[in-house]
Amino acid sequence: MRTFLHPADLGDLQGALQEAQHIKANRFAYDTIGRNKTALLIFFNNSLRTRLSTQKAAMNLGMNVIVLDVNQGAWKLETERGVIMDGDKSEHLLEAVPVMGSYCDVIGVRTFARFENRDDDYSERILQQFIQHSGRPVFSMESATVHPLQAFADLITIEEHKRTAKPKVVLTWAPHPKALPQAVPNSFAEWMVAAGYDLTIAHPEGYELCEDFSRGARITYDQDEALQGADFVYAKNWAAYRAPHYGQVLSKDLSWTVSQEKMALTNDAAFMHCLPVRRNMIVTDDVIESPRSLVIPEAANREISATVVLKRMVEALS
Ligand code: AN0
Ligand code: CP
Repeated sequence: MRTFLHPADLGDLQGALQEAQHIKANRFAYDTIGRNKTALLIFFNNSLRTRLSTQKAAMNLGMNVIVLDVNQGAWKLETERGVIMDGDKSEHLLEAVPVMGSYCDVIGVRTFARFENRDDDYSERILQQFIQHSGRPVFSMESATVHPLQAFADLITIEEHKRTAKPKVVLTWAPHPKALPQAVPNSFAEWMVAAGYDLTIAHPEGYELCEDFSRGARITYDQDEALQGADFVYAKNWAAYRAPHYGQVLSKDLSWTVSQEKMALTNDAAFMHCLPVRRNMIVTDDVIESPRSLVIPEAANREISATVVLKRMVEALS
């Protein structure tokens, strides 16, 4: 595997899920395949789970790990080609990326949507520079449009907790004070459809996701109607995708907060969120603390999804 952005990069999804189950039961079964191989993890943005779980996954495989927070201690990077670099940016990404590639065997990159230009974000301009110029396999640790390690962990979690072969999964928008990327809901929708689940996406008008990701899901503006009979409720905030409001917060309507009253509409659904979560904006204290909340096992499965992905990348190194 040379890149990891989409479920198709894993090939047969059922096979990948079986491998995840096997790795979860035998976490150190492959603790020598990464010997003398180095994973470089590049963070342009903050992280708790991705940072820790991906390092742990690399260590499970016997790899060496280097972590770089680009904005804390490295030179400030220019990302536009053709600019006269007379400002505060000391180095260009076009030199930095191949240099980074020279110290490692695989590279993970966290680079959130900037919300300056939708085409730049949706062409994954920064991640593509790593893919094209690092000379190494590259995996997204949440890039502008996708968060595949999260969605794979979410899928593993649903497989572990589902009570029917084809559960009803609801992805619901929920309020948040700041503009957040669409990467998590994009990938969640993409992976749920790829897994063949019955997916409904609920959001206020104006929050339609890019159809490349939401295709195959049922979409509604009525959260209460969406929640009827749900087996899994996945809450997430995102900013608007559609022009001319790309990257904007159009609503902070607290009637979309996932509360006990909302969960009572479901089929005793499990509650999920990728974390970090703002309590009593996205979800009430009682719902996130309830026995039906899967947020902690879901985060724990990030180690498993990352171990499967790194294992496949290491196996493909010549
Ligand atoms: C990020 C987001 O919504 O994409 C990361 C989630 C994994 N969340 C925040 O920035 C709060
Ligand atoms: N869910 C997730 O990716 O969390 P972090 O932003 O803390 O890595």
